[in-house]
Parts: sequence; C-alpha cells; structure tokens
Amino acid sequence: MLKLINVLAPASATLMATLSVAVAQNAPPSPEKQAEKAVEIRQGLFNVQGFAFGPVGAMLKGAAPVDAALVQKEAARVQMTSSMITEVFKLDTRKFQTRTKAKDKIWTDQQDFAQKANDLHEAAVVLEAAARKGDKSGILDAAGKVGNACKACHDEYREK
Ligand code: ASC
Repeated sequence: MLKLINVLAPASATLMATLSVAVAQNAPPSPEKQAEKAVEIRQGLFNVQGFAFGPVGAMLKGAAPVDAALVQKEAARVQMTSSMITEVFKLDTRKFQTRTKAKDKIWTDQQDFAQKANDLHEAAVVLEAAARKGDKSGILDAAGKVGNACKACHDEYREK
C-alpha cells in the first residue's frame, strides 16, 4: 500500500499542476488584460480601415489614377470597419495604463462619438454609390467626404 502511494504521489502532483494550469487558462482574463486586448482590437480595426482607405487616399492626393472598381471595393470595406467602431470602444479603458491615443471624451461624449462613426459609415455608403456610377469628379467628391469624416473624429477623439 505504501509502495502504491509512493508511486502515485508524484503522478498526482503532476496531474494537479496540469489541472491548475488548465483552470488558469480557462479563467477570465484580468481587467488589465481585457483592457490591453480591447486596445489591440481597436488599433487593429483602425489599421485595417486605414489599409482599406489608403488606395482611395492616394487617388485623392493625385498619387494614383481614379479606379472606380477599386474605390467600390474599398468603400464597402470602410462601411464594414466603421460599423464596428462603437462596438470596439464599448469597454471603457480609461482607468487602465494602456498605450493608446484614445481620448477620455470617447466615453464621456458617447452620443457624439457614435454620431461621428455613423457619419463615416454613411459617407462610405455614398462613396460606394458614386464609384458604382463611375463619374470621376463624383468619386473624388465623395472620397473627400470620407476623409473629412475620418478627420472629424480624429480631431475630437484621438490624441495627436
Ligand atoms: C487617410 C487616413 C486617415 C484619413 C485622414 C483624413 O487616408 O489614413 O486617417 O485619411 O487623414 O484627414
């Protein structure tokens, strides 16, 4: 009997260690980790949005020819990314130490923040329609309004 315990004891210690790791992995992340993750997701969304609008921005600057089919594709992407903005800012991370340019006003002026996100979404809908029509000056006008909607939000809600 004693022998059996001597054999099983180390094994059960290993099992307990394994189980406690498994429990730790299933535990909800700490509030600090959740805040860090929220910042990563926010920045990821804006990186993707910038990636989508980048080619259109180049057309606005005259650095690339106006390509209606490309604008149509990117406008649809910006509709999708802009529709997620308020969702990714649902978690209020003000009280955590994170590397962020997000201003506190995002959570104190939530209605205006949501309005500006929606303005971007609507500008992207108009841009997609303009791209479908294919008229170059119409596309550039609508693209400029998308850029203005980006800027309006940055001016109010993003640190320099
Ligand atoms: C872009 C981009 C932005 C907006 C902004 C418009 O191309 O990456 O953040 O346009 O500069 O003012």
